[in-house]
Amino acid sequence: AWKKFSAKGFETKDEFEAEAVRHIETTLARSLFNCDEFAAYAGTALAFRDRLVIEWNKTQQRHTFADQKRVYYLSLEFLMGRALDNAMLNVGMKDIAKDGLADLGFRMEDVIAQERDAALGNGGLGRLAACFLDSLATLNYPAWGYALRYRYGIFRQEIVDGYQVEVPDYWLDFNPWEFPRHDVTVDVQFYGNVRKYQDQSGKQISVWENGEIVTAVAYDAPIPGNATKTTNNLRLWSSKASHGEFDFTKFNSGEYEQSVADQQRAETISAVLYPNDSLDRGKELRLKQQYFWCAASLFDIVRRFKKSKKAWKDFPNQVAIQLNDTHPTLAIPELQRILIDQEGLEWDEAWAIVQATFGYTNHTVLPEALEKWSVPLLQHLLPRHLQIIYDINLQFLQYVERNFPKDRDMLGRVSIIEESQPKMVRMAYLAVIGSHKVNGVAELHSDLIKTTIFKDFVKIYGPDKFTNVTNGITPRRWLHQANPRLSELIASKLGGFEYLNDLTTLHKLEAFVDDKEFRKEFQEIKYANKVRLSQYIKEKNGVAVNPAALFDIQVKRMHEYKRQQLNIFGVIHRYLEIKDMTPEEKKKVQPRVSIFGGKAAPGYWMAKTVIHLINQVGKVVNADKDVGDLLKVIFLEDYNVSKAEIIIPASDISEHISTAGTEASGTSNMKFVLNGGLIIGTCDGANIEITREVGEENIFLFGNLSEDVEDLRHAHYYEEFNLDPMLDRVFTAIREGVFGDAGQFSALVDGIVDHGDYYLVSDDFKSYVDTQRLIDEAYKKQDEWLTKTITSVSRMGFFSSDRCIDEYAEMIWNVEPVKPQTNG
Ligand code: 26W
Repeated sequence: AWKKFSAKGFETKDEFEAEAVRHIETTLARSLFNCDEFAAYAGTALAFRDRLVIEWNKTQQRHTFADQKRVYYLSLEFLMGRALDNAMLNVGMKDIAKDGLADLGFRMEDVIAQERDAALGNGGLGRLAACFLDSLATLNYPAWGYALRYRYGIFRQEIVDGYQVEVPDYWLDFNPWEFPRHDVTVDVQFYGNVRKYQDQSGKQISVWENGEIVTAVAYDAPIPGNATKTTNNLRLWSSKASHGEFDFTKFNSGEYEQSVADQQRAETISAVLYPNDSLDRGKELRLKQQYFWCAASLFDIVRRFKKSKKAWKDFPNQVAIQLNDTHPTLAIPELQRILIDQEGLEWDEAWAIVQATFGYTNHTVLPEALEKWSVPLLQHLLPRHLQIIYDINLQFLQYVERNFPKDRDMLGRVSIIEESQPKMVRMAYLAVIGSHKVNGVAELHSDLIKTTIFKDFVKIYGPDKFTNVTNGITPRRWLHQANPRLSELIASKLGGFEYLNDLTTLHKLEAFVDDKEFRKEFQEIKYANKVRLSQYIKEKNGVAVNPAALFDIQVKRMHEYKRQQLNIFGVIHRYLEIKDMTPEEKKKVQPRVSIFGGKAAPGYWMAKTVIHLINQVGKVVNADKDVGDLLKVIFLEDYNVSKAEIIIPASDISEHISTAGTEASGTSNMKFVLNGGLIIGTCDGANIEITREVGEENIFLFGNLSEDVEDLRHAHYYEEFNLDPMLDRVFTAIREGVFGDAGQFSALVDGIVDHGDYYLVSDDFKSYVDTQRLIDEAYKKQDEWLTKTITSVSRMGFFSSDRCIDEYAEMIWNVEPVKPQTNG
């Protein structure tokens, strides 16, 4: 079932070797005498790539021929990680390659590790998009992803003297997975002016002219499905100077430097991924990226549609476009512009098509993350789009006025234009108005958006426009690839690997929860994964940790709302307790390794301070002879997808402890439980649905609920503040300089004590510490713990991104799979 090909290519280890060696010697022009691990990787990747592209081409032909509705997933971020292991899984014949590589003197693991992550994303939103591509292909949906081909992905994080240092991630030196399409280009216009006139029939015509042109060049990457021949496409746009921009007259007249500078300016558009994952900074270059990408993608989609010679009213029957957050919202006025200015449709006819085409997914309610663009900037960069946005707004407000004549404030509240100085365009409102469905990413989050940021829109459009699609993860990468031994153990009980493509069947595993042999193996696998992570920690951090200790892991972007500070304050509290203990008392302590990882946005000073504190605490605690193995504190540098694949399978407990109501969903929470770890978490995001699935007895929930957050914040300002004595003690230690220069951390402490504790760390601290105590006790009862973990794994079937994609397909896109004839 796993073998995708019966036609040409390699079938045996010798054939594989021949193919890999041919690529090393010819494609790379390298001699076998200096074949290192990197060359072995390149040869292997190219050998598998050859087989991928055949099915890729066939799939595209099949989808064109089938003439069904396609899905276009517009996301500024795709956090793909490495591709080789996934390609081998989906092509099949990894074992053959493994034997072949062994012949050549290489270990498969080392070869896989040569590949650089494709890190074209920040965090959850980008990784979700990557999981969605995997599920779309696996479920045979005709779907394309569209994004930018950043020359630099998310920065590499180095920790120097306990501080984060950002290093550029130039990842394109060798990328066998992309195919430049120099013949697929789109000219994108910026700036300029709008000329209006009336044609003979008296119709208003708008012409956007005198702009600057930048050319978008397509780079395609194959996205293979699992256990199917379907291989979809991810199209990344790269910017380059158009022939007009790279001015040959300048070039010839000796203004060589100027012409090169123009060229570089064009290339800057797709140069770098913005490393902010929650703060909208309103930079012009970011807006240029967004429009460049939207315009190129829509031109491409419209070009493909026009080849079918169908009527425009059929457009929404052929095309579904999903907006991954508001970043691609300009696609809405762009499609309207194409339809009315270029294709000559009437406004209403065009607008009906636009609304029927788009769906919008919201990923955050944090006010500072909601995108707004200033009217003057839009006027300057995209004058025609601004006019169209104003027209959309006018029509919308007239509709609201007709339907809610009594609610006078409503118009100001829901207007796309915020009447500030300068005026701002609220992108989320534009996205809601221009789409037929709006969804949140977990139940609580989807409820919250309906009662907070989009409350008025629920009144205006009715509740049915708003829906929930709880996030999911691909079990192929996050179980089978990251944890092959566990995947195999499960397959041995469930009768094969088919469960990876129907994760709901995992529930059958629960029948083995009392099976002695199974339990032993399950436990051994967790231990082996912890040994592997311990070795990694030893190698990278130079700290020896005991793999038998409780591994407590929090890995995610550094952000105040995610509350890594709550975690490290809890660690400090634990440290101070241990310091007070007699040797007898120490014997009863459950040893623990507290592991952190995550990047801070380069300009996010508070998040960087937390990283520094964690490293300082680690320095002190890990060297303290009084503590020994009872507590170790580790910060893992440069958390990314490929490191997550090592870290996640090694957890006993993972932390998902955001202030209630702030984490839209979280997706690593799902990955940790699927890999046999338990959660300490707040009642937030998908934690709530994970609890429903695995049972309350199998998760450690703590803290205040989202409905109480407002009152608690209010109380910090208007009532007397009593700091929890345990947290007070932690702050005292920090102030006394136990972890280095106290001045470094004063803002962190003051934010809680003097400035309203916006994220309610003090309100949840006691509940957090108490729950960590329960965890210590629970972990000592290894047998019960094991039962909890096995039970939880078997109840995680709901969280496959396959379920999630089927829900989008049915509720939002109205698309059907296109099945390849055979899956021999
Ligand atoms: C404008 C700057 C900016 C950039 C990125 C604002 C917001 C974002 C993203 C929406 C941040 C993000 O990654 N959100 C995460 O999306 C995941 C997938 O739905 C959720 O699981 C996380 O809870 C959410 O924080």
